[in-house]
Amino acid sequence: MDHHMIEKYEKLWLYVASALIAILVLVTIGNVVNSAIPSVGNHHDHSLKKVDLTNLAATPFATPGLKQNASGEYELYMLSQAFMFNPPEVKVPAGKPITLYVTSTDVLHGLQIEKTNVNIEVLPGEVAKVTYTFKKPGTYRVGCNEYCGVGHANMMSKLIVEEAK
Ligand SMILES: [Cu+2]
Repeated sequence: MDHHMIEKYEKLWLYVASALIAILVLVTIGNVVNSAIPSVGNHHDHSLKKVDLTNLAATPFATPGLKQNASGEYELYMLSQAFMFNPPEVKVPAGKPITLYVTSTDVLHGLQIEKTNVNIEVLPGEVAKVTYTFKKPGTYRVGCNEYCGVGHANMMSKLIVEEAK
């Protein structure tokens, strides 16, 4: 390799490196711009990411429990609070996807459904969302797995999964 060749390769690498940096900068700017634009309203529930805890009445959390949306899909709204889940007991059908929306009205909680891989962190005012289909009917205990105070161990609720009709 003569001197001339080396320069050629160096130049090539310089171009490649510059192109990579340019892409990185553009992607970063894109992300910043994207996150800076506030989302406008909730056109549908799937964009529900945060709720105003002082005005839960204006959200589906006003009446926690199982609902069916316009498309017939099951949505389960739950509130975590020291030291209970609301609703404390709820019936859901087996074999249908259930989308759980949960938020905390006070401190950090966890929500874990036994016999499933559902295990989520629940932050005050932030809506956690998870979709799960229960295959087997039965009683599934729901517990808090983030220590939240003296009543933590009693923070339990029950999902009663029933054979779909
Ligand atoms: Cu808790």
